[in-house]
Amino acid sequence: MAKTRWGIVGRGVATCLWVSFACGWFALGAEGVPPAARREALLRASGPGSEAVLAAGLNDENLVVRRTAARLLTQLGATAEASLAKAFGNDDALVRRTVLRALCGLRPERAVGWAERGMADADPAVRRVALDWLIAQESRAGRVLALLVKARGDGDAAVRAAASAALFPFQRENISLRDRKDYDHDVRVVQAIPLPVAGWQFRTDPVDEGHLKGWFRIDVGGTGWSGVEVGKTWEAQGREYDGVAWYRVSLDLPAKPAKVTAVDLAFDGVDEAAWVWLNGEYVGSHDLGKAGWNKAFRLDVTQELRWGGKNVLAVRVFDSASAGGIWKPVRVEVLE
Ligand SMILES: [Ca+2]
Repeated sequence: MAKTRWGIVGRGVATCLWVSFACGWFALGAEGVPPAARREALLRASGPGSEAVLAAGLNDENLVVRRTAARLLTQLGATAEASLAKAFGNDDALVRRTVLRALCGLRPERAVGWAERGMADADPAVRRVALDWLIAQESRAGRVLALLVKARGDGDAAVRAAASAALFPFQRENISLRDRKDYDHDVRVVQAIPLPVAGWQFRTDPVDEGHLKGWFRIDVGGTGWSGVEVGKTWEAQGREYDGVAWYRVSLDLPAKPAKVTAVDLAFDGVDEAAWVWLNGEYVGSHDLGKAGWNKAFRLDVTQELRWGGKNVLAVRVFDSASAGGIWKPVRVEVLE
């Protein structure tokens, strides 16, 4: 590129000239023109009719120029869809990230397809853009849900964690009254009601979808459930399995005792982590990783428990290795 021509144009002329000029040098190669000037030319050329220039800028040897071209291309919106789609094949992950974000927002009917391509990208930052779009969708049926589920097994820890958190929206800090530091009265267990050992329903959940399918709800039908006992591991009952599994039990409780300050659900041991729902409501969890397998825990269920009627308890258990399950007794404990 001749310096004289650069100098003339550099003094500032109409955008159309910038476009033709920029077109010329991107076609000829950027030799002799410094990156800052190339970037400036793109900025001046941007706007209607600049798609070809910006598309050419995506191949600039300088990453700042490339990324500027990508950003300006996204500002052209749907008219630049073809160039944006092509730009998603760019070697620069940041360019792919920028155009993917735009493509997902361009046409609703094609967005999930772009998210799917984004989740297949080699760069985790690109996958994160696709994941953010998936997470933001109000309806998580079909392909959106399938992609989110798949993302939980992503090669990148941050992507995995974000997908898991999006698919497991149950959060509750649950502290038994007797463990609360702000409660300065004496608290004691005045009654313990053991939960039955037998009569529980059990179902493995190898793809970790039970909570998405509402297996914690009061009325859960369907096949796939079988009888199990608590107080011993599932291996001890002929089930060689590691992973997520669900327990459900229905229990009738007597009328409300005269004096009740609070009620706990006390587990003596779940190998190794547990998430608990009572009467369809999420109550809390016990998740210390592998170390939690033999640690007793208790969850306050004062609000969720129904005295004088039927209760449905659902426990999602995760066991990473060897023996697993609700291997010790469970009780309702009345506190006063
Ligand atoms: Ca275990």
